[in-house]
Amino acid sequence: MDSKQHQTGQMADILDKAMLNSQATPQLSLDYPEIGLKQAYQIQAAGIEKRMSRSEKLLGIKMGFTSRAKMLQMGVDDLIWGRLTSSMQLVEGDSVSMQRFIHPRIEPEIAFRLNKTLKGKVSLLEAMSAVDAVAPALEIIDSRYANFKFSLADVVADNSSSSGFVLGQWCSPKLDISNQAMVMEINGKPVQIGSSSAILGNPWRSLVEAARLAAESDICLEAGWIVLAGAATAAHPLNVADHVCLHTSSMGQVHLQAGE
Ligand code: OOG
Ligand code: MG
Repeated sequence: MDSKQHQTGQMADILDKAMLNSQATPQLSLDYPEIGLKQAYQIQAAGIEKRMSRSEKLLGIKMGFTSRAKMLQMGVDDLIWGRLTSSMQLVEGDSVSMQRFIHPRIEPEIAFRLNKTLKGKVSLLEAMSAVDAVAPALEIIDSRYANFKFSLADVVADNSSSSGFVLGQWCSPKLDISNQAMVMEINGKPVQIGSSSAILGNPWRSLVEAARLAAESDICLEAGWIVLAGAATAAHPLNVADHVCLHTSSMGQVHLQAGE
């Protein structure tokens, strides 16, 4: 193992421990400004391998910074992606313990379910024909970095802040998802109001980008996988006892209950 691989493993360890202990860690880029995007994705992959060695399963990927609102909120303006694993999938209706998180935030998203493989440069039509269902979704992001602050390489290494997600009812992919209202309420009060069109102009484009970006790491999007398109609005802090509901125009709703 060369020294860079060794360093990659060590950094994955730091982030994994931060997650397991629900304890924020300093940004990697402060001590290692030389980490580039390529190494950041390798750190992410090494972290996911650790999780899989603890019997988690890979369920798909999530896209990040696909809307202006998110880019502005976090001061980052490149698309990123992360991996979704089985321990991140939350069941609608269950109360989700906040103890496993550091400083969680919640975002309104759209999920795709693939029934065909997608790899590399695909057209919008190819992407659409690889999906057998779409659903409204909520993502919990929880940066492992202190104060939720990071560089692009930091956040990529940290699995793009992904920490949890819950899916609503699967709907037909024939439904027009290009301009769905996305109203996220916490305890009955709207906290974020937007449209799915904020996701790259049309959430289907996020799937095209997901296939392209994953291919840069030699990964294809596999049949059966879930792809989260990225938040349509800025994220909102999630606190103990919050009840979150995302209402859409015609895709239905999805709920999440935050517990102790
Ligand atoms: C990075 C993850 C961004 C999204 O939907 O845009 C993301 C972060 O904001 O911490 O999940
Ligand atoms: Mg997100």
